[in-house]
Amino acid sequence: MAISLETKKLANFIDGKWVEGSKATAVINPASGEEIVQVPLSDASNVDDAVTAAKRAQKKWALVPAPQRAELLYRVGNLLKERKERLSQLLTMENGKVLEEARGEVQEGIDMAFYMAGEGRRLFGQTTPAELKNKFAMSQRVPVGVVGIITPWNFPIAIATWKSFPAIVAGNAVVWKPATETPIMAYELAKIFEEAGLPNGVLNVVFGTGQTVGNAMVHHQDIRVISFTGSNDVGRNIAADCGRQLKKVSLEMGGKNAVIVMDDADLDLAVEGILWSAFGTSGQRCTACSRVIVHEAVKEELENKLLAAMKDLTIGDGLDPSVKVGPIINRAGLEKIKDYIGIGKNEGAKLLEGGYELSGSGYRGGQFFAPTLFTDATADMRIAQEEIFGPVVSLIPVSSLEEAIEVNNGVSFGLSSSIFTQNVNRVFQAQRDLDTGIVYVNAGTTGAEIHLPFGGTKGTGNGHRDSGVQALDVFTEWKAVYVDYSGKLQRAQIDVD
Ligand code: UN1
Repeated sequence: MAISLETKKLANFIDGKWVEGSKATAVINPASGEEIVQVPLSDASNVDDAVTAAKRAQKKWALVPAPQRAELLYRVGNLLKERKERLSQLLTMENGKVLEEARGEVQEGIDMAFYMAGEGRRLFGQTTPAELKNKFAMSQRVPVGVVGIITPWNFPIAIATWKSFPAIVAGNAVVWKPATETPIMAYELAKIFEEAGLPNGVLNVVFGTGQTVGNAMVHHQDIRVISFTGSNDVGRNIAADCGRQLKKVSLEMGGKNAVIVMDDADLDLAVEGILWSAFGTSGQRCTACSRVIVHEAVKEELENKLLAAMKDLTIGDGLDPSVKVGPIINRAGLEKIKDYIGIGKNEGAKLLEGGYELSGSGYRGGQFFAPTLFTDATADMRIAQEEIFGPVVSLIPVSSLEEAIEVNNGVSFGLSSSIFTQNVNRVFQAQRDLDTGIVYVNAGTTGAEIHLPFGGTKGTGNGHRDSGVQALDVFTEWKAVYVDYSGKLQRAQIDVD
């Protein structure tokens, strides 16, 4: 029996109050085409209200000792744990990912809560010797102030926790714009914060479009950091706008991730890794595998094994436990995938399996796309260079590890990569030379754990990381403090004797 929401219309959460927007739009279940709830389409004045509340709340919140701020995150973690099943079902309804994956995503949020709560007792700075006698020197992390977070629909709760939890434990206040496709996780998380006793204004949720709400956040002078996960085009514009305002910005903008399969690989394991990372979440992960760089000696065998395994992929509503691949988020996403099938064929890649939309009685009003396998792709083809964000994977044959690494690195993104090999020398060479932020050995390209840094090189981002202790660098400033207890003026670099 599916879970239902107690409201037909979500509201913004501003200064601890639930505030309706003047306009609203429907949130559609991508597996059925049915409306689940209405979400507000807010405007710049809602953003301004949220920032005003956040600014006021942050001053007090920063003075709460960090271990106490952390206790609140423990409570949030416990509530997430209690509601894991409810949240997972709602997540499948709004995003489409299969229930098992939804549970995994909610678990990422739970893990992040307990991990970042632990940081409340660390938030380490450094004490260091000073150059001069009777002088003390240290550095410490301090909150930035009001931070803006903009999160995508593909991981509506996990990514939100990667950003909001470190921001809050570090003493900031947050203004959050979730994706309009998946606002239910934001609504539920805000309710959990409210119940956990977060002071009014420390977390504010403003629903709406990027053009209106996102833009107002990026240009608001009292928001000092923007942390964004989403498309490359939008991210570049945000970075340019923030650059002009000298606003700190952290970006995560996707990948063109590859699995390398060497001639000594355990091919059955490689097939499992490829299937899970290429077709899980219908390929709609930043970390999804969309290229398989295969040694020519095992190419045919791998193709055959992949084709056989793909036959078992049941496609449909993620709430059905027999389904392995859920729907595509919306019509625009599906049309983009279809375009890339045409592009791949025109470029001369060979379509081995899939390549079409699934419709008909079993699929109700949802958008579904058949898991797709191209082979004989070359590294420079558009299907091997551009992010498709769907269940489409292209095999690229190579003849050596060096060539595999060159192909892996020859794209404008650098999020995740993987190698299947039994040879320890190749393992170490690959982990050194693959120029991605995440490298897997004998596993697919997905499945990052929250206590490690998440992000990538080149077009994937701008040098910052989500999650891990590194996320604190986005949401804190470093302050260097010198205490001179000599009782006289000591000039640095001069009075050294
Ligand atoms: C994303 O696709 O943006 O590593 C996040 C993974 C997940 C997170 C993916 N833990 O695949």
